Amino acid sequence: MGTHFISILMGSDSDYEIMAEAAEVLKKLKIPYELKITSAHRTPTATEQYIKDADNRGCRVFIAGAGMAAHLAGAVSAHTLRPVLGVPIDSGPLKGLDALLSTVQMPAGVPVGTLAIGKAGARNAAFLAASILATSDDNLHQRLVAERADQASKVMEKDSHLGVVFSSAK
Ligand code: RP5
Repeated sequence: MGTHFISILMGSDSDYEIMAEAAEVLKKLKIPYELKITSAHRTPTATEQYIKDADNRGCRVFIAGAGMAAHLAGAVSAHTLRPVLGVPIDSGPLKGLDALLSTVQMPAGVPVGTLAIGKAGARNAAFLAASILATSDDNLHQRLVAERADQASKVMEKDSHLGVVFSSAK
C-alpha cells in the first residue's frame, strides 16, 4: 500500500476508549493508521488543516467518531473526496441517538457512511475501511477472508463448549 493509511479521528479524548477499537482492528489487519483528536466545534480550523494535509500525505479513508451534536464526520466530508465513515458515540444523556442522527443525516452530495453507535460501530468502521482498500489490494482481501474464517471458527468453538443438548421432547 506504500504510504497509504487510514485516519481515525475523534472529537475528544473522552471518545478514545471507543475509537481504540477501530485502531485494534486496523492493527490486526496490518493497515497503517493515524489517531488524532480534533473537534468540528472546538478546533474547526485545525480540523480542516489536518484533513487537507492527511489527504495530501496518502490518507485513503477517514474514520470519524464523535458524540452529542456529532458534526465531526460531516465536517471531514466537507473537506475531502475520500470515503468518510462516521461512528456515533454515546457520550451524553441521549445515549448516542443524538450523535447517530447528527452523523447520518448528511445533505445529498456530501456523504458520510454511518456505522452503529459505540464499539461495534468503531470496529465495523475499520472493517469497512479495510474492505474499501481491499478493492485494489488482493493481499488485504486475503487477510479479510482469513479474519472472517477466524470469526466463524470462534463461534463454532464456543458452541462446542456449550455442553447443552436441546431436546424436542415435551
Ligand atoms: C463531542 O462531545 C465529543 O466527540 C465527545 O463525544 C463529546 C463530549 O466531549 P468532552 O466534553 O468529553 O470533551 O464533541
